[in-house]
Amino acid sequence: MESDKFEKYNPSLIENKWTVKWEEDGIYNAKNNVKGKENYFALSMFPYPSGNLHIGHWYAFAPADAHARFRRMQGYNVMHPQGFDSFGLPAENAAIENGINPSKWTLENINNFRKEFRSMGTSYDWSRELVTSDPEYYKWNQHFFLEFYNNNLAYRASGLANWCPKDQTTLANEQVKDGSCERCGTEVLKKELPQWFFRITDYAEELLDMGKINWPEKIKMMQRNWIGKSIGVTIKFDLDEFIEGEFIETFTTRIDTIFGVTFIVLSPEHKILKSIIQDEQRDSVYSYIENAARISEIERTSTERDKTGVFTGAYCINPLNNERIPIYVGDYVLSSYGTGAVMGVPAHDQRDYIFAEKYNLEIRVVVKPEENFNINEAWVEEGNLINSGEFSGLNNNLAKDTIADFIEEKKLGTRTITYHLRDWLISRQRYWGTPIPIIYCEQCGTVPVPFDQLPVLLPDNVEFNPTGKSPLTLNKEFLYTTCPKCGDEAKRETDTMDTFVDSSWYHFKFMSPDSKDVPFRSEDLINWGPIHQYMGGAEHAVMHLLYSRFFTKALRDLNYVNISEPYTKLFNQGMLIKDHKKISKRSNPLNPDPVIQKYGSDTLRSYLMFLGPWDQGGDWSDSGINGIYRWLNRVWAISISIKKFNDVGDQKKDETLIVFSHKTTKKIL
Ligand code: ANZ
Ligand code: ZN
Repeated sequence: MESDKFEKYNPSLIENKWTVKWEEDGIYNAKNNVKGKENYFALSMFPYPSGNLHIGHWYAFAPADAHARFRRMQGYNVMHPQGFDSFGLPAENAAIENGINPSKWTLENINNFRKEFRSMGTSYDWSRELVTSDPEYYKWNQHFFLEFYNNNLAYRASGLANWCPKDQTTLANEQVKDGSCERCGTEVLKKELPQWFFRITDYAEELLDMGKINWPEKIKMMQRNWIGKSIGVTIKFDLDEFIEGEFIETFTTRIDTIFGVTFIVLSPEHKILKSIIQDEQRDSVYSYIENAARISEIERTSTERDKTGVFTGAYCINPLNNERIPIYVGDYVLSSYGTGAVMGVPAHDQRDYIFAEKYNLEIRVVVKPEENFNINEAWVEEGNLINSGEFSGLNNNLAKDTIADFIEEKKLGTRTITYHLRDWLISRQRYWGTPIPIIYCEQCGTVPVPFDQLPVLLPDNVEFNPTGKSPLTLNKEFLYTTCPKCGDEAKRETDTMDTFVDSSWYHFKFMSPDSKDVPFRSEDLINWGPIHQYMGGAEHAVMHLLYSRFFTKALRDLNYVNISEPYTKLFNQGMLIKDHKKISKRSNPLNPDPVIQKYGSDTLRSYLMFLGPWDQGGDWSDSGINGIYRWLNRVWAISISIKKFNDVGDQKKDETLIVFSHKTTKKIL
């Protein structure tokens, strides 16, 4: 008999029944408008489909789903969609290792994920599902790329890429392990190669304005630091021995210390370097430059690392006191920041202090905090200027403006705002990504693929085994095409896009899943945007979350969307710990499958939510989950006994219960 079957709490029976029914009835498919209900868009960061849903996925997705359900119960018209961020490196590596086509590998994983999401009991609107490796999706990446290109937001320039000299190929940062090629173990070099960039720096100032978003303070702080706004002065130093048209500019946030400059350091990549080296120093400078190319930017700027450099033999002149200053090359100076050159003030900058001690350079105090001041490390706090000509005696902070005025008046330099944020390098010399829709023609140069020829399809038949070239260059059918302008034979761009492009605007596509001729319909955006609650890991603080904000602003300026921020509210789940260690797929795994088999999804979901505040994570314990299971058994037993009771038909008891349950619900809401 049906009722006997349900007498005892039997999770798999109940859960299977209901997940099938929800789907058949489509009850979680969000309608654009429901009379009398406010729309609410709850979004979880979509997953990369690799292998199986592990416990970390559960901790990200199940409580987020509970939030969506909670909002529904509060009376909102909720959209809670899901999709797959399916381009990327692991698929390509699987292709190399096991000879499986990346698209096959990816689709199998997606099927697996879909099944597992169902067993998790999520209330996703599957009618809006998107898969970023689907041409119907990535053609819009190409569309936006072209819009960016036409509006000077996408450009091609030389950039430093990781280069494996053995495989003769560029590598993504993820493929460089401890400075060596992941595939062959050869030491990785830096190589200048033409690359595509998005002009995110155009939006640096606007991205700093986070007044309209309700995000964790920590993430906002990380974005602010990442953008890294610095206010300072760019000052010009003439060379001691005149070379036509050549001089050195440095960017400093401490123009008050200009009289304390005792050396200049150029980055090893600085343009002027090769023309100023003196014969005697030539060999040592060249070998220093070569070595520096092997070291990553992160290492170069690490505070723990020794500050090294070599003298170039050349000098320049301090424009404020006409002193002759030696020019060094040093790898703690980055070519990508400011002007790629630093005025060395050892008395007031710790890096410069270490450098000066090492190479026996003068350490001249120009900011003095007190009468009997003795220097034994850089003094970086306030004080009064000394040894600073007409500015001596001023408080150093006040002197910043006075000296900047003087410098601008005499045309020795200019006030400058600099950002640490770099333009976004989006080209990857990889296969499994969106082809960049550009054609190179000998006559016409760089020609964008016309909009009506999109998508540029990613071909299926490619050679994956490392041959020294990016896979698409080996596919002749893909590579050779005709120029859209003159009709002559031309070549396609073979780089693909960084997969962070795909995830920068997917939230908009959920709002308008079936629009075919335009990326999204404006009425859908007005209906649903911006996302009310975004949920996911804090590890995306400065990549995905910044790129998404940039994309939204760029699409606003191109009239595709009517909002400036994609995610009104952001919530970062905490970390799950087991035996005092982070649970991770590799080092401390925890497979959810046996747990679900034994206890069911509801127990696991409830357990994860009772672990502690969601943003603080918690400690996994096997006995804890048992407790939740017993609790759900009791809930079940009570509901069965009530049902029996009611079947007998005591009208009065029944009403008492309804009143009681309504009161309880009211308290919770
Ligand atoms: C002289 C000076 C004196 C500096 C002093 C600091 C203290 P933020 O705040 O990060 O903008 N700098 C400039 N360009 C650089 C580059 N390409 N690579 C490495 N360092 C660079 O830092 C600005 C300061 O970082 C600048 O101000 C410069 O050193 C250094 F007592 O100039 B300062
Ligand atoms: Zn042409």
